[in-house]
Amino acid sequence: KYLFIEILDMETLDVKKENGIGWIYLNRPDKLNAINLKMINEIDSILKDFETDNEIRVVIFTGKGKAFCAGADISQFKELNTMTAWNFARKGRELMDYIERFMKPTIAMINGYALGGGLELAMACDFRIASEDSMLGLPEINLGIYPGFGGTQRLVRLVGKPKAMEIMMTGDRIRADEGERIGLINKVVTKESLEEETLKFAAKLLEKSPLILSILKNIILYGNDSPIVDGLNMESLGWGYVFSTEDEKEGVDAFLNKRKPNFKGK
Ligand code: DAK
Repeated sequence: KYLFIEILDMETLDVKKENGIGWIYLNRPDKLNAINLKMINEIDSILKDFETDNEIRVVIFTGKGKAFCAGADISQFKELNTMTAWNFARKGRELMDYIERFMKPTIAMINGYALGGGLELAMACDFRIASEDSMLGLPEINLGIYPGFGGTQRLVRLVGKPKAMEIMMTGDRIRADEGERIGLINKVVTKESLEEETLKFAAKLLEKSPLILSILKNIILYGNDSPIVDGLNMESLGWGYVFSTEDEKEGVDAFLNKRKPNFKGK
């Protein structure tokens, strides 16, 4: 069904479109894929491409080499002044918000260290699948700063205040299995099976209606940030809207006729 492969080269990323999946490989392996402004801009531009490319149904972020991402590029901090620091902070934050609100499902395939801004990037994704040797943390406090790509807010929502405060205020790293235990990681797998398991997970999303997945994601995210009465209202309004789509008719008809649905995203 999805058969094209396209590889796009960028300075800080490798990008592949294959079988309905848009792959974003953070590609500064000698710097453990540390995030600089160029990387922020390149991720932003490739996501804009993925967003309008109907062949892309799921986006996967991962890292080249032994790390997912060791955080923001500390070496560039020395050169920042008020204006450039502000720009970096603004662009980084806008990118994480864009990833979180992205119309299509996003997965962080964590293949090693996910620290600082790297963990914040993973937290902006919908799902996190990690190899068992991965180490996670928000060590910014050790540099005399604190997380600035949404970590102070997203980690609390993911794991609750006590654990989030411990992770951010001690700067301690945790192992992937501990991350799974506290709800930060969806699934821990062996290093060898990381890609296979991530693809298995992505395959479940690829079977669904992309349109209904987008609506559902939107309601979960915006509802989570609103008083429950508003979230519940969005849910029922959206539920009504779904009945004007072809995919709803296809899904119900397929069930009643004991066949597999063929969703078109309409
Ligand atoms: N930035 C720049 N370079 C890094 C880096 C980083 N975050 N992490 C590693 N590298 C570089 C190392 O300097 C080294 O470079 P060379 O010396 O070879 O040139 C190379 O990557 C390999 O690293 P190591 O030699 O250190 O490798 P090890 O296996 O020995 O150690 C490690 C791996 C992950 C334990 C270690 O590299 C490490 O502790 N890295 C730093 C981790 C960290 O502190 N991360 C948090 C960064 S601060 C903001 C928004 C967001 C942020 C801040 C502000 N605003 C909105 C304002 C986020 C901040 C952060 O993420």
